Amino acid sequence: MRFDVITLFPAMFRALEDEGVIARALASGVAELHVWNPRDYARDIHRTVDDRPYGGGPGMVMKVGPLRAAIEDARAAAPLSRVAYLSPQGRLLDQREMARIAQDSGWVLIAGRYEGIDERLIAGWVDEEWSIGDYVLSGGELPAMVVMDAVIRLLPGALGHADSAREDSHVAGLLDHPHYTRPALVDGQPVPAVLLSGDHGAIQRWRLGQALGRTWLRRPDLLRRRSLNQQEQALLDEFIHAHQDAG
Ligand code: 9D3
Repeated sequence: MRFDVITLFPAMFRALEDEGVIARALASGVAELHVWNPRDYARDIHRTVDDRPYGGGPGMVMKVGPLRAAIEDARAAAPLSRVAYLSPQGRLLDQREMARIAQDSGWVLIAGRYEGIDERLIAGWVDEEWSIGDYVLSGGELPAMVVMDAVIRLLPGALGHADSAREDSHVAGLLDHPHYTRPALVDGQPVPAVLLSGDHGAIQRWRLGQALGRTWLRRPDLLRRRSLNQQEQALLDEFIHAHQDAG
């Protein structure tokens, strides 16, 4: 999969290339990253990429000329890619959207700065507009990196363990169960006995019950979007009863 990022801050993307699962996926060719800077396409002596908003008001707007030229070069280099603009006005992304995005052969990601980009660029050049959440950031670069991280780890060959992806889909739409590692006792807090039992069936059931219970407690909105099979419903009922007994 190919990503072409349009950004005034190309150096920020070194964070993706330097460390971790995504860096390895990029190094091994599972995904490709190309970065285009609109400032390189500005023709005036100041290399201007922004201008004052028509109608007045605070802040600046990314102007059409240099940004359009950068998008056009990126699209010529990646003719099969679709174009997404990261913006607070975009559709809120979730894991299902990430999986859909991962089906395409490539994306040109426009990371805006200032108050955003000229609306006519959105009308003429942008296929999709995406937000990563209802909080205010300083630009689209971190959201573009969030999308790349979430999407690239779904690509075949990106994760060392094929297990991880399978496990993810098994508990799709649920929060994770608690995790423990050695030592067995920390400040008097033991590890749940079932995890030391060696009974893999019991451990699997306990983990699923914990995942369901924590989702019920912390993110009931997620549970309402997901149907439960008979075993899951029984494990959740058991968790809820234990929770109520514990007061
Ligand atoms: C304080 C500026 N705001 C005026 C009311 C508007 C505004 C403009 C530009 C708010 C944020 C930004 C920069 N944000 C993004 O480019 C962005 C973003 C975000 O801020 N939150 C969640 N997802 C995204 S995707 C791109």
